[in-house]
Formats: sequence, structure tokens, C-alpha cells
Amino acid sequence: MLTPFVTAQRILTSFASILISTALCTQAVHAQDAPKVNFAEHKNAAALAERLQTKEGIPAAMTLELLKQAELLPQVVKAVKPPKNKSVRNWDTYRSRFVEPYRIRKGVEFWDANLDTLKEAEAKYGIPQEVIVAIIGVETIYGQHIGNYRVLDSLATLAFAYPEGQRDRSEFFLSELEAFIALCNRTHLDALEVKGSYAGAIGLGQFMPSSWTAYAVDGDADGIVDLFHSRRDAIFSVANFLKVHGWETGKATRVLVDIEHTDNLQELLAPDIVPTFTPAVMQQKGVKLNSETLPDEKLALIELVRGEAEPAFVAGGQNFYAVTRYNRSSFYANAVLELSEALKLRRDMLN
Ligand SMILES: [Ca+2]
Repeated sequence: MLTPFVTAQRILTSFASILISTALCTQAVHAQDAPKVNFAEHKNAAALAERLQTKEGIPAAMTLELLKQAELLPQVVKAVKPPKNKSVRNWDTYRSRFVEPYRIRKGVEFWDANLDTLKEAEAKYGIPQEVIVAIIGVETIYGQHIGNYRVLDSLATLAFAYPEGQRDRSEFFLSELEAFIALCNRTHLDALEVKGSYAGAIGLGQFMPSSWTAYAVDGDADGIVDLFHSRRDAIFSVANFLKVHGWETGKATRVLVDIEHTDNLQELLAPDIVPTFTPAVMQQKGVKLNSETLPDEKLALIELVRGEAEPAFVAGGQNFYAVTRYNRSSFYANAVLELSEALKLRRDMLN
């Protein structure tokens, strides 16, 4: 996951920047040409160090020393700035990055290579195997791109130097920085070495540090939760996250729709991603559900903006909503679910 509350728009630009950064260099992202700052001197640094001392028993001097070594990353500041061109939001562009032949092929390979683990995770948590595979596929191409930013730098940058001129999310990142330092202190992770996304998401499933703390599980029971090297830990942790966040086994993910008339469109779109309308009500209001068997549950009408073109629509059920808990974007959830469907289709064809 990148972060909760990240808009689809920002996801678009952030994924673009991640893809560009991973394509252009395999080395860590460094603070080239960055102004030298000492984050230990920031007005919120001492309170952070005190909290970690009280709650985690980490000497305040140790936290301040870490913050002193953290670097301001201009690329990270740039990544969280809203795009200049608002019309850039385009589902087709977003989709083409994630629901594409390479990610489908590699996904089937990942699925086959981890079949027993995925079966066990499905049996334990009730999450379909293809959905777990698709999340890891969208997040990191099955572990290929886990991020080149030093997490200490990216989280310190966003906690202490969040760019102005937009909603200030520095408090969220400050709490993630706190969770990260605590996590490193409790585990084998070296706070000066751990790499992740520009927003501080880490491991195969790109968990934020607070999510690692709350939802990661030791799938291989070796006594260590390792979301970098243990596929079993990563797979079980993704499944556990979705289960805790309301995935209901057997409920609908998404249903393809046609809009027959737009008279009630605004009313149908008002609840956003929250499942609100029964299939019958949705059909009465002009939405044709393209499914042989209609789900016996409430649905949300999801609008997928396509730049200047006409938007696309899909109906999302409880489990579409559950995927948005991983990343609060309907683009994200629809990409994960469409990829999961493509993976299942492809694997069924091959077997
Ligand atoms: Ca483990």
C-alpha cells in the first residue's frame, strides 16, 4: 500500500515516479543537490524522541541521532505535490500500467511458485488466491520493485518538510516515522538501511510501518515477521490485512455495468465507494448490471474518470470496498480486481 488517503490522482503521479525511478537507476535514491538539513533540530523532533523513549524504551538521544542522519529528499517532496494538469487522471492510463501482459505472466508464475502458501492463506483468511497475488503484483510486481528510497529519509522528509499549498499530511507521516523507528527497534530491520517507496511503504506488499505493526503476521512461523524476504509472511500478511478490513468470503468484488440513462447518476455516485444500493434499486435507476447472477448485497456505483473522454463505470460490492482499505483509491481497487480476474483466467487456461 502506498498510504491511506492518497487520491487516485496522486497514485497516478506517484506510481509514474516510482516506475521512472526504478527504470532509470537500480541504486538507492540519494539526496542529490538537497539542502543540508538536520531533522533532529526540527521543532517536532524532541517530542517524537520523548514519545519513543516513553512508549518503546528507545533512548531519546538514539532517535535524535537517527534524525540527524536522515536526509531531505527533494524527489519525495515532488512526488506528493498534486499534478499541475488536473485532467491527467485517466483510468485507461492507470489500467495499462497494471493490467498488462507482463504483470499477468509474472503473476501466474508467482501463483504457481507459491501455490501451497496461497491455498493455505485462502483457507485461513478467506481471501481468494488471485486477489492476494494481484495486490502483490500491483504493489511491487511480485517483489521486483520494492522501492529505492531509504525509508528513514522519505518519512522524515514528509514528516518535517511536507510541501505547502495542499492539505498538510505531515502529522500522518510523523506517526509513520514513529512507527518505523519503533518497528526497527523491535525487529531485525536497520533503520539506516531499509528501503521502500517514496511514501515509506515497505516489503512485498508495501505496508506502511503502522500497518506492518498492526497487521503483518509470521506466516512461516520462524519467529520473525519479514515482509521483504519471506513470501509466506508477505502473503499471509496481505490476506490478514484484507480480512481485518472487512473482506467477506463469497461476497461480490465488482460487476461490470452499462449506464442506460443518466437521470439518477449524481444520486448513485453520491455515496462514492460505500456499497449503498441493492442491485434491484440500481437497475431501477438506470444501471444495467452485466452479471448472470446478481449479487445478494448492496453495491456502489464507481466512476472511473478517463481524462477528457467519457468515464467508465463499474459496480463495487463489499469486497471492492475492502480493497480500498489497502489503498483508498477506486482506480487502485479496480486495477487489483481486474488483474486478479485476468490472472485467474490465464491460469485456468494454462492448467
Ligand atoms: Ca516469518
